[in-house]
Amino acid sequence: MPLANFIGGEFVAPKSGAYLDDIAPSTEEVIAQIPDSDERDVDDAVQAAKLAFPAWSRTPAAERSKLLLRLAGQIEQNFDELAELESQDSGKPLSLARILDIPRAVANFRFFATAILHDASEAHVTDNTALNYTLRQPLGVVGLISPWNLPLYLLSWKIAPAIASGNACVAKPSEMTPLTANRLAELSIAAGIPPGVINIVHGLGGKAGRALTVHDDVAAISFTGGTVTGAAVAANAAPRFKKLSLELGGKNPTVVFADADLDDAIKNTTRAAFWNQGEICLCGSRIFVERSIYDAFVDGFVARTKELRIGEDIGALISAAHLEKVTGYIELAKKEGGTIAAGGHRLDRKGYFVEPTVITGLGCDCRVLQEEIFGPVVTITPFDGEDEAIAFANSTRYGLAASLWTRNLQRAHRVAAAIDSGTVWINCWLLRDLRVPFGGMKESGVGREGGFESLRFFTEAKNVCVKL
Ligand code: TXE
Repeated sequence: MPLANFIGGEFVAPKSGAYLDDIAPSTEEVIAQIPDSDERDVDDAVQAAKLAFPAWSRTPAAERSKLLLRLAGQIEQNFDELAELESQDSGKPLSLARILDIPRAVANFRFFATAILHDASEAHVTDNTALNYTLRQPLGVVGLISPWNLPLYLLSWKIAPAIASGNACVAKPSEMTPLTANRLAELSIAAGIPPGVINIVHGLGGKAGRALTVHDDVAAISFTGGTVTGAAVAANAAPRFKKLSLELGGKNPTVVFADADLDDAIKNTTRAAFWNQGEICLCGSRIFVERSIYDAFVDGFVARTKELRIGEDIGALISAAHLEKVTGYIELAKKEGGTIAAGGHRLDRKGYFVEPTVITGLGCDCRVLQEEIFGPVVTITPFDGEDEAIAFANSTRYGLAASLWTRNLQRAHRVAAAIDSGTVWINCWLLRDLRVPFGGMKESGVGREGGFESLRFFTEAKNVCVKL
């Protein structure tokens, strides 16, 4: 069955009549066909959103909140099916979709449904002569572009705050993982979200995605994806003065000091390296270990890596092209003088499976330590002293997340402050609180989302000044 676009509450075929194959990464089979939408479909979706916006933006927050909570409930009621779809479509282990992706989609809708009931805006009194107060008004139609690694998780991370704050949206999920987005559209009808508030257009980034970024009636673009694509999105959206939020790639450092709890560090840094087969922008792909514990750490890390079960702990990579890219970096690591301490091969079976791979012996200047691989490939490098650890951590163009492992509290805070990244985890990884600002520095992005930061992004601040 071919999927359809979701526009104005209806499922509609793409104008071109053309479709794209959706391939399951773990079987390499075509499991669905998705609309190959173009600017005409995007324009229809934008017009539907424009039509829905006035009534939706005037709907009281309590009512919007109730509808979002109903959508969260719908996701929960269809939990098993959504987890299956996500796993099949993205290649990730089913167990991971069950503990990470689908619960988080529920949480995103609940979080923003209730956040709008607790939001407040500022007032500034000017020397008893004037009262200024800030109105935060929805933007209108917003464009939401999401990637394939955490499909429903990241789509809902954008849709929930966008519509909670009164906007109507046009979402363009990744062409590689359309299934849960399609199901979300159906569930939004069941939840009673009015037609046109959520519109979903499937298709290629360079066509449907681009059309959204250049559309004159789209006031803002929230994008999560690769840094190169992010630059294209910014280049298209900036001359049209759209608000922009860019969540891009990472090459995140994990820094393990000699005083860390070694067992705990090994257990958690392995997870940070290989969760979702390394296809999370937050994965810790560059590990730096203080020299005095380097050998013990590498031995423990390699042993734990070898215990990971393919299919259960490590899923398939998203596509044949991505598999080529990831294995290409493993070959590059060898050329750059690295040693493969674990893994290193594609599995000899159907599906885009690559062994979790540990590389040692490479310095920070190597391409393997500079470029985002986005797969189950990690490097481990020794360091001497805190200053070197900070220099190594900061030695890339990226600045998304870092994790530090130490029992020395002063050092933990000192190093956290010195690392250029939007998030620093101390003795943990991916411990998320949806209220905190989330985003990247340097080439990892522009802007912050999360909590009230998301609500601010999806609203325009207007100052009203009253003479007293
Ligand atoms: O993602 P893209 P790709 C990184 C990772 C990966 C690389 C490329 O390193 O190897 O990016 O991945 C849409 N205008 N991350 O190519 O292209 C596209 O259809 C508008 C990091 O798969 O960034 C999809 O919906 N939209 C990452 C979305 O952008 C465009 C997650 C993301 O796709 C577009 C994924 C265009 N010109 C990959 N071109 C993270 N930070 O989590 C594409 N798109």
